Amino acid sequence: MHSGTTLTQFIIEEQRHIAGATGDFTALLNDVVTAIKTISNAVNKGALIGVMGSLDTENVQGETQKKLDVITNDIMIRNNEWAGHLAGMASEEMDNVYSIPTKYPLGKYLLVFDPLDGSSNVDINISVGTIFSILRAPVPNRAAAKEDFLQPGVKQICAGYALYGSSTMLVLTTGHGVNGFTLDRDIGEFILTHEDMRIPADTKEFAINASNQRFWEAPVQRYVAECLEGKTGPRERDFNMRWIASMVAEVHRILTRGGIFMYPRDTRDPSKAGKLRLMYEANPMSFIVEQAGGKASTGYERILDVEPTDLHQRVPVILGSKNEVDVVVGYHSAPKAE
Ligand code: FBP
Repeated sequence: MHSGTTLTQFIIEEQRHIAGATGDFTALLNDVVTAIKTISNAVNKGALIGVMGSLDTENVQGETQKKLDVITNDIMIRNNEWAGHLAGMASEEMDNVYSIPTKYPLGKYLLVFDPLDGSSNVDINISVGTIFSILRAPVPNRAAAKEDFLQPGVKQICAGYALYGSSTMLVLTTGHGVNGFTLDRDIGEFILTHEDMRIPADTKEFAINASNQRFWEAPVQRYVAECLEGKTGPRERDFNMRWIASMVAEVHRILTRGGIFMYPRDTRDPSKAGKLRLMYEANPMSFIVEQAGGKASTGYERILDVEPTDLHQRVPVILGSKNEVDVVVGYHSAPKAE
């Protein structure tokens, strides 16, 4: 049975313990949550409101945009631009920083988001999500420039994701652990249902897109090969594999029962350090994973310590159960086989 505690109540009570809290952050989060509820409705209604399918436009990543990519991006913008909490926004679906229209006041926070994660799954009714991260604006109440966003993940003050699955959930951290809330559509409120989520340190479940195997680097080749050898191999236990192609769903599974998720660097395009984006995929998910007792690495360094150089930069991602991440990271620093 759930606590009946609403997300709004939970955040207000949490903020009471923060010296100097003004209520601004709570109000900003409330606007983000309103956007997420609106997106949940659109995703849930799908073909009923004609939002399935692709557009013939491409985003800055060079990906064909889904109708819902653009619609969800707009919903995030419209719900967060007016209230005076933000100095700027940045999104997977927009080339440049979104400047707050001059008719609205400027605030002290920056909002970075992936409005529809896993969008390749939206037309086939598999779980998708929204990922967001909140940073402080280096200069409050001044229109933010791109450089203002380029802060390492350790600077995040809040990170969260919404999962539009069999139920709509919101999982977030403000640096005091990780909590999950389920949307009660009857009252239109997120209710605390998953308190203090913790990732088990060990796991027998790995997630990677195996179709890219021939492009992986040696440490990941070795790790996955050993998992596949199972009991007969050096790991002396069998592993199971999962791949949903929605990072939000993979991370939620890991927060719920453990596991390791990898989208490593590969040799397909040497100019790209990976597929997933640092600012609005890797950083928010790494903050959540670490706050739940897990680990998140590029294979070579802690993701939250990566110094961003661009809004849309990509990084290798290896995250989840800490002892398993340690194994993969260990293989990256092991001397190369002759
Ligand atoms: P977007 O859908 O936001 O572009 O996110 C990227 C993503 O879909 C992740 O959610 C997922 O983990 C990965 O790409 C799937 O990649 P692939 O299609 O190579 O399996």
